[in-house]
Amino acid sequence: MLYLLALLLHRLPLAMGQYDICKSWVTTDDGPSWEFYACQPKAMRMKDYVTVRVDPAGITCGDPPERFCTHENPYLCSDECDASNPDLAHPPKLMFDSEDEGLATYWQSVTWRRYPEPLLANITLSWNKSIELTDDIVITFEYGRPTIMMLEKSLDNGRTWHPYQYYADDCMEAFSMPARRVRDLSTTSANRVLCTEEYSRWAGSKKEKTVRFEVRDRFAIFAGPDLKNMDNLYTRLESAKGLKDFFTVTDLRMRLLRPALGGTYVQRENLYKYFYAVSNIEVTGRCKCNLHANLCTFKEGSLQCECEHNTTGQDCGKCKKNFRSRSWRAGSYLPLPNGSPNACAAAGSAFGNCECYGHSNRCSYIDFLNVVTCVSCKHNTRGQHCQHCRLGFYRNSSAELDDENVCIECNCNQIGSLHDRCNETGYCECKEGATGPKCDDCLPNYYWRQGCFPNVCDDELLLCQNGGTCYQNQRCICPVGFKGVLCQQSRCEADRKDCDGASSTRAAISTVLLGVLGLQLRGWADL
Ligand SMILES: *[C@@H]1O[C@H](CO)[C@@H](O)[C@H](O)[C@H]1NC(C)=O
Ligand SMILES: *[C@@H]1O[C@H](CO)[C@@H](O)[C@H](O)[C@H]1NC(C)=O
Ligand SMILES: *[C@@H]1O[C@H](CO)[C@@H](O)[C@H](O)[C@H]1NC(C)=O
Ligand SMILES: *[C@@H]1O[C@H](CO)[C@@H](O)[C@H](O)[C@H]1NC(C)=O
Ligand SMILES: *[C@@H]1O[C@H](CO)[C@@H](O)[C@H](O)[C@H]1NC(C)=O
Ligand SMILES: [Ca+2]
Repeated sequence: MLYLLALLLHRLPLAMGQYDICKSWVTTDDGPSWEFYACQPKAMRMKDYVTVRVDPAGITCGDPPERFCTHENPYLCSDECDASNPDLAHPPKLMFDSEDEGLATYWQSVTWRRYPEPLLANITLSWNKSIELTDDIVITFEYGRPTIMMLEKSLDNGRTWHPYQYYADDCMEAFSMPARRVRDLSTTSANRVLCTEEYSRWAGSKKEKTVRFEVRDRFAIFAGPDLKNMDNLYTRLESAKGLKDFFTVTDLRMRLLRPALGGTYVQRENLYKYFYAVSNIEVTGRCKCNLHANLCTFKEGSLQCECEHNTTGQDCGKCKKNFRSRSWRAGSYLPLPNGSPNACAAAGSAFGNCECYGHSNRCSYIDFLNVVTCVSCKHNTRGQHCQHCRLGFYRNSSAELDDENVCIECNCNQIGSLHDRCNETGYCECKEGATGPKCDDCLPNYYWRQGCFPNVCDDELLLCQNGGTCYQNQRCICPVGFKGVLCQQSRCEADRKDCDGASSTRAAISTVLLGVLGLQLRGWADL
């Protein structure tokens, strides 16, 4: 029994012990009161709470029914996949059922009948909740592991994706990356994304079935081979930039890029033995609750932290209403062993009566004014209680005073406005000719060119004359022979020396001149 417990403890290193209570009722010299600690939920089998999506459509086998073979015995092709028959179907949910009954159940793709077109499949797991991984991700492949695959993760519910690990039997060929092993990483490279060849080589389909994302090996870089020195890991998680986030995900995606080939080249005459089959995806982790909760429950289809320390939100990521006298902070693993709760404080409780609406952590007493005032107001606020917006910002009327979004930048157009301040509804003060809330438009009869200028010409009052055309309200493009702002002036009028009378006379003269010249040229040629 003890041995079993020890085994359990060994298997789920971060599951028990430290940081498992958020508060306790203690008696001190001043009488009994609550004491608060940093706390986090237990690690769980995350596959029980996941939603899965397999792409592209039609990649799951069985519609229409399909025959497949195995690498071990490629000519015994009796197995059949049939989506309409529960006994022969291989839907995605079979990657997440429990495998207790002995016989593996698995999702299976269509076979590589379209070779040489690549056989690609994406398996996307979504939790709609940030999860901190506490143990290896283990993907079990029946009938052989892919020769090329990739693991991606998202931290924002699938809006953006990042590579997590590359897998190939030849990393250089597949991804132009050198092959590396997690075991060889150091304290400074523990969150490096690498390509590994450990899980992609052919070793017989029954022997080596699993592909791992090694969380434990990365933890071991700090906590030692048996994860005995967890304190060191917690200290590192708290201090090393990006390390905590590296182990945090909201979604995972397996991009299957080339199936198992049985240790040889693709045999085109038997494409029925190439496909993907995944029997299990094990993801062990805990809800990320920012060290403000020790319980995480499945409610209305999603995991949610049961927030303590007067915090709220899916990840306990903000202070509860009326508990925003200082800005929200995540709890901390430090100092060891109980950490800091960094609890949210009721308005007015922390610093006498100096309310800062959660925009400042500090108050200071100004002697000669005899007032207590908030120091270094954040979120673009200012004032004794951080109750005003900084110059260049205006109050968001739909936000409470203690909201981080309470001040909105005026964003006045630098050229069109007189200065960068605006009124309570966000309107800037415009220079002559400019208009619009941000002064980035022009009034009628003005055009924009590094500011608003009065129109030179238009289609109504300031018409270009004598067949001139108005170019972007900025100038008239005049026909030959005319000039002036509106082409109102004939060049002849302007310069009488060059022309005497009508242009028709001038044309006649030039024709005669050309004729004379022509005769002259011919004369030279004859000589
Ligand atoms: C798999 O997902 C990636 C993005 O992560 C996308 O570019 C690719 O087209 C997807 N492949 C399939 C087969 O849906
Ligand atoms: C995701 O979780 C949030 C918060 O619990 C919930 O409001 C939302 O409906 C969930 N979205 C989906 C798609 O389940
Ligand atoms: C949270 O607020 C309640 C009052 O509603 C108070 O009793 C409790 O001590 C507060 N918890 C923390 C951690 O500050
Ligand atoms: C105003 O505040 C609300 C509530 O916090 C927020 O949803 C909205 O984005 C804010 N508006 C702007 C323009 O920041
Ligand atoms: C802000 O300025 C705009 C434009 O001048 C005006 O319509 C609006 O009423 C002003 N708002 C306030 C609160 O003064
Ligand atoms: Ca299964």
